[in-house]
Amino acid sequence: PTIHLLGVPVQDGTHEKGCLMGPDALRTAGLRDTLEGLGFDCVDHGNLSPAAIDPMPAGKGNALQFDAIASWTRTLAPKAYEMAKNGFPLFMGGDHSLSMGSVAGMARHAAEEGRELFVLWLDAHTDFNTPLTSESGNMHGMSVAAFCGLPELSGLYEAPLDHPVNPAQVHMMGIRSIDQKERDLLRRHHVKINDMRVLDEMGVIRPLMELIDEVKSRNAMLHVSLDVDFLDPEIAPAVGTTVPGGATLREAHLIMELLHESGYVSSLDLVELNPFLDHRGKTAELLTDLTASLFGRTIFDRPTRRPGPRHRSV
Ligand code: DIR
Ligand code: MN
Ligand code: MN
Ligand code: MN
Repeated sequence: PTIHLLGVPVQDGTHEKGCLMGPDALRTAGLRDTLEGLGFDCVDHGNLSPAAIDPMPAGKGNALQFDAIASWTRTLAPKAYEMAKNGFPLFMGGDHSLSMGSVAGMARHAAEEGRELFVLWLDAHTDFNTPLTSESGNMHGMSVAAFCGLPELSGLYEAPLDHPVNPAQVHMMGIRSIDQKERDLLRRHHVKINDMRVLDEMGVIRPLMELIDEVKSRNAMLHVSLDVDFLDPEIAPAVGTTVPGGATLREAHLIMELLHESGYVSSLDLVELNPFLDHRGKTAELLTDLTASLFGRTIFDRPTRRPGPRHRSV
């Protein structure tokens, strides 16, 4: 398919300034050339700018910059939906509030195709706060709650979501930081959480294949949302909210390669890159390399695969 790159330089969802440079850092790191080198047609749609909204939504609780994030979300969701009709949307962030729009747009697209949308959330954080539970007020910590249709965040969207994502179909990996009240919400909504302990004990393959098998058996689509802080800060320092003990370089590549082999990934967010905090572009380059793995780059030939038990639909 054609890959549609879209810059979404939102940074109002976080306290640390600099995410607005994320899309250009990814361009500078050669994301487009890399994908073209793998044989894909690419279109760069440039950077989105948010439309003003009127009237402003009510019920913001302690959320910071609610109106600004509503403007971004209401502009991005329809754009994501349109891009998905013509190929593979790749959203270059911008902070993680971007996913409120990208995932909502993808969910609408999937529903129109008669398919469900699953989400793989690669992050140190679960981003399942609402304006009532958030300790920081930062909206990048509320994205999943928003696209899952929690009513406290419905004002972000033009109209109530016709196709909220089922929280049980959001699979998270790399988790190592959850707020107190957020924890209860996650339990109540049955979000599928693989915390770092799960990865320590069984590695990435088993939890990931569980997700891929489920996606295949339901012929669903899979949106991947990659927050830079999923990765260990040693290899990916360019993010405002580093948490020690993240995924390694090889774990991250293995995830991307397995996702490629699944053939079910429909769309990708690359978010929270803050080039102001980077060391000579190393995080932007790492994200580019991981994206290359997602689109089929391998170190050497892979043996021809036969559907084994792990790949069979249940
Ligand atoms: C925290 C941090 N849970 C919050 N979230 C972050 O502010 O809601 N997400 N940093 O990426
Ligand atoms: Mn996040
Ligand atoms: Mn995070
Ligand atoms: Mn974040």
